[in-house]
Amino acid sequence: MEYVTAGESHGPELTVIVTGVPAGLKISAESINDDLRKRQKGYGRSERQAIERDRARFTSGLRFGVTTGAPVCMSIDNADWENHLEDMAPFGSAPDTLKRDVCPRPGHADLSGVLKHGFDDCRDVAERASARETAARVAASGIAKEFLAQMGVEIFSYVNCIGRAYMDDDPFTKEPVFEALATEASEVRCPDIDASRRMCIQIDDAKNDGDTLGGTFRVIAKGLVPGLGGYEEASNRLTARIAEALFSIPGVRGVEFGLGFAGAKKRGSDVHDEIVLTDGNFDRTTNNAGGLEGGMTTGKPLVVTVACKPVSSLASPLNTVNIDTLEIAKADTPRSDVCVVPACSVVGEGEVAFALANAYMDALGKTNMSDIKNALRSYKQRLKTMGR
Ligand code: EPS
Repeated sequence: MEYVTAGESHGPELTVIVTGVPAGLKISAESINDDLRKRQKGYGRSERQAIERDRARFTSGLRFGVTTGAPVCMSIDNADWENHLEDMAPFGSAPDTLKRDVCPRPGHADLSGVLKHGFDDCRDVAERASARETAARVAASGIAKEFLAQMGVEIFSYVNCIGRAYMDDDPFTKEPVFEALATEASEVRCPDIDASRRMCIQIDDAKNDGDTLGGTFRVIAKGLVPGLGGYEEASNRLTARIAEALFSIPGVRGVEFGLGFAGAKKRGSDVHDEIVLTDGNFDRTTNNAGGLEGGMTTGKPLVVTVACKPVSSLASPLNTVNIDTLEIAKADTPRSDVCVVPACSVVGEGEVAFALANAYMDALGKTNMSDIKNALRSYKQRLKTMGR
């Protein structure tokens, strides 16, 4: 299953086409729209989110709410397009009033994109590099999430750090539980009320200083069968596939599996998860590996932690060089989010879901849900016999 998105941040719409979707998968427009709403939320978001009401419009690949095996196409309107009819017109010439963005923002794609294509307006880069595009990805990954639910997999995400405020969680020695109500009730998608409050204070402080904040979030998937992914070929390694998917999200700067970098400072005997047999099932005493060994799932929960850099549009801008005058200048200051980590966690959850759905399809088949489910049943049956 693959997706391709199209659309500019202030163009008429975002479009996404998902190919390789098995036939017979029931899709709920409500859950996709619910995820789109979650992506728009978060303390410290800009006024843009008050303009948009992201909803997916399905134009192909479904009949009576069930996939047909044909590409699924969805589009999401950009309500803000109304305010950019002239400066984002696909045809005609630039209006006399057009103000080019000539002071690239440090940290954004602006300068490298301008150098790459020889543009004289950073806007030609920023319109597509903008994280607005991630709305289309969230819609696409809704299909992967429906697929995973059929495989008995539960996937969720939460924010565990914003700036210097963090939550003290331990998904490695304790079974992670999705505290859905607390996570969704939190303004920053953090299930710990006290940590949530401290995160919001960090955001207020950064905003008062005209600054921005990054942070980390975790994506957890439970109910995975062991052996998804592979060690036989480099390209099969699920660790690499998940990391690639997560690093494709704008602003992502780090991905850790299980203990991640902390594990590098420990001894092997303190890191590796001992194997036990419980009621005829292979199990582990801990989950420091975060559910992946040898590029394959172990059957324990997948635990991935993702680091996001602070947003690069600063209200109190950094120094840059004006690409017209070549003089030192202050960077462009479009309206900006102070923090997008909660939104990014929804996008990251979707990207992981996409990678996991593909791993299931590689193992069990890709054509239709009934055949895939039969293959899952027989795989699980075979696994059962191996511990007895
Ligand atoms: C975003 C919409 C954008 C930004 C943000 C993400 O809206 P606008 O550019 O109109 O203010 O708020 O973009 C970025 C974080 C970025 O780096 O470009 C959205 O819908 O998520």
